[in-house]
Amino acid sequence: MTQNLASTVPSQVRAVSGRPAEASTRMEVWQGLSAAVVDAIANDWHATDERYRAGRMEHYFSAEFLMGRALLNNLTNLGLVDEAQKAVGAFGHNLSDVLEQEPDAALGNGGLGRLAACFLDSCATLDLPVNGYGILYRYGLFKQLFDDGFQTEHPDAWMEEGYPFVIRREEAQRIVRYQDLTVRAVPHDMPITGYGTRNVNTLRLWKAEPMEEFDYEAFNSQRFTDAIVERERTADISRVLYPNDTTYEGKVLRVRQQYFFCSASLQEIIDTYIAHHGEDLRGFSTYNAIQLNDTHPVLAIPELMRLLMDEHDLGWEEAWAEVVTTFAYTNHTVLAEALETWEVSIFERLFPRVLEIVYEIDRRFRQDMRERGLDEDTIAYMAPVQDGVVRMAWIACYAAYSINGVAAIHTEIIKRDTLKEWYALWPERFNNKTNGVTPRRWLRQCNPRLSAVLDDVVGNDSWVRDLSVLSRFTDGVGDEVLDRLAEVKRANKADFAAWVLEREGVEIDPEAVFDVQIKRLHEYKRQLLNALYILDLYFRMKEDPSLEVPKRVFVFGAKAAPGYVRAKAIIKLINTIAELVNNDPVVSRTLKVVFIHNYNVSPAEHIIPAADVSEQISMAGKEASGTSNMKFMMNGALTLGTLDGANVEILDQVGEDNAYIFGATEDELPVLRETYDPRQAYENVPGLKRVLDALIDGTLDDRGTGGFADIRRSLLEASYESADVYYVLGDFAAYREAKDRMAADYADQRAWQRKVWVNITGSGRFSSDRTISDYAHEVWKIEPESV
Ligand code: GFP
Repeated sequence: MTQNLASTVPSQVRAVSGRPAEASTRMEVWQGLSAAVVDAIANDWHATDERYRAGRMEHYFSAEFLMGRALLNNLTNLGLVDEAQKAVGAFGHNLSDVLEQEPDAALGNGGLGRLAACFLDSCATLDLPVNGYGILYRYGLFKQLFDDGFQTEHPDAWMEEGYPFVIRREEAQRIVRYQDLTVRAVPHDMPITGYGTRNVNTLRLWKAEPMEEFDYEAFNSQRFTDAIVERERTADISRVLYPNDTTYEGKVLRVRQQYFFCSASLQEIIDTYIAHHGEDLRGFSTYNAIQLNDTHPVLAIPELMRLLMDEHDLGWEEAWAEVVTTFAYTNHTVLAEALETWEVSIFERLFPRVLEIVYEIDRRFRQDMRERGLDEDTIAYMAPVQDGVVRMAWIACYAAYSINGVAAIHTEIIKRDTLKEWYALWPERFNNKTNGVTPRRWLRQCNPRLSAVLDDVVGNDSWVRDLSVLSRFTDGVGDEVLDRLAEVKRANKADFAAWVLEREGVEIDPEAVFDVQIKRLHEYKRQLLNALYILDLYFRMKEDPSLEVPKRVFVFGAKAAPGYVRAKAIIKLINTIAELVNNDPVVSRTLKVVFIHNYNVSPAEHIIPAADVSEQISMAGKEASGTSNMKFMMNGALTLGTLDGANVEILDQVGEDNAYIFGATEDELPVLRETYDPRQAYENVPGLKRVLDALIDGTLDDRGTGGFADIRRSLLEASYESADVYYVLGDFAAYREAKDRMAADYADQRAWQRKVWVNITGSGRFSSDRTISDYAHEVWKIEPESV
């Protein structure tokens, strides 16, 4: 850092606002302070880029990067928080108010996108030569509002007012050609700072722009619409994340997007290679590894073949030799969406040459498999192209040198089930990389009070770069540390309560148990199970007013995919239950339900430090890993969960006494299913009949949409095999027991805080630094390069 913020910030603010810093708005101060941070890192950023490009690099290809806010994260990493506070304080502003001006960069949907963002933070912190590549979506994930409890979706124009952490690199643009359209891909770079290092890595996001700014002639000859149609068609490519793909045109757009960022990124990587290592591309994979974050970037495989053969003169065998040593593939879910497929006709329309290459991969695959003695049915099942569709996951499995799952149990399931045919052929390609989260954003930055305790216990802040040091302090801390933990949580809960009151208009009591479920709304994640529990508890209290129930606040945060009707009905249900509970004069003294609207990264930073209970209640076998479970653990919330995803490893770490595990396990489920009858559960499990009937007897009003009846039908009345697919009723009794017990245990604060401490100090292996070191050593084969 060459200059200090006190001298640079006022002038940056003035440059933005055109008036004295004192007279500038908070938004202008945010802009100016951010620009001052970019100014402070510019030289190191450039040096890092030059250094990395000369050696071996890993490139992280992802359709999603759920970055959240950047300013505080950068100030934290650079150790500039106090200085920034002083700098803006000098002209009458308050840093936290300024920080609140920043929109979230919501270029992702959920765990997959946030994982990519945590990974970038760890790569920078570990000085690893890794860049991210994705799309600069003009609109991030939709903004969620509630209208009478129903989710409504609104555009999220996150950078319309200017965003200093995205730098346009006009000079590094590439051309991407489709059969029906040629566009410019203009890179926009975000600096990725690390904690306690001068390295600054890069997230490169491509924006689609027309070849010619504007068709003047068309406009002048009164063809106004023609002049803008082409422009808009191009802009569509980077307009939104996950355009609706229920229509054919929607699918075409998705494939166009995927190809767009893959092609532009590969062109750049090849150019960098040539600049440093010459025209002979037969050494490409010596210097480059590419991680495919799920199947969205799998088009990079045939596209790299095309570029190497058509533009750089390699033969098929030579090009393929580079491809199969370059790509690694991460699978994130066992659900159907993990296995993207696209109609051949889409490829035909957009890029016949790429299709030709895909067919050739398919032809060679079939031949290869026949030589290995596979039967025709298996070959047809695994083939890259079959029945008129291209199967992206199979292309990835065939070409990638590494295939990984994201938690131990998930990796076992893909080996045994989802990808078993591939595992049988190439067991050595399969490996597990249990997810992690960055302790910078998810502890140091979002929970300064707990961070101060950890600094004191450890004696320094070394835990921020190496979270595993905390495990040395699990035993042997005295009661004064446990008391401080309780104080920290109380203060965080008070802050959160004030935030909730202002944002959602609901008053909550910091003395209550804060029980939280925040994640995408999906049936397998079973927000419904949680909702049914709350409704049941409400009825239990109404029935027996003398029932002793600990004070509780149930917090939800979740978006439902716009086309996912049942998920939206579940949101309405939770909001309706909230209304019932919060407006009941008696019950509301003990229970409150809050649905945080527009859940995103920055709300999570308010919620997680205040949580006591971490709801991780997916049906066993369905949640690949989960990452909020890790964030909660780090911040001293105890897990209430099934043996699913990374919960299994959390339990492993903390032991049974320090987590609340319930429900059917993944290996029990197939057996249970054979005789499972949700109707019997409905009749016999205490509480169930009452709550399920409340969905249709007028207790809860869905405004005539039929949504609640549909939820009930999905549990009870669907055809026998498809009723209650996610075993909500099957696990209800066990969930109720564990959740009741957990709330009762909370009363013994000393014992509770001891469990909390075991969780916090045991969270080291869930740092994304550990995950990234494993990828770096075992998959990417890269070494730290410090500037
Ligand atoms: C997906 C999986 C999660 C997993 C993340 C990151 O996230 O279990 O932790 O990817 O690997 F489902 P979501 O899209 O569900 O949020």
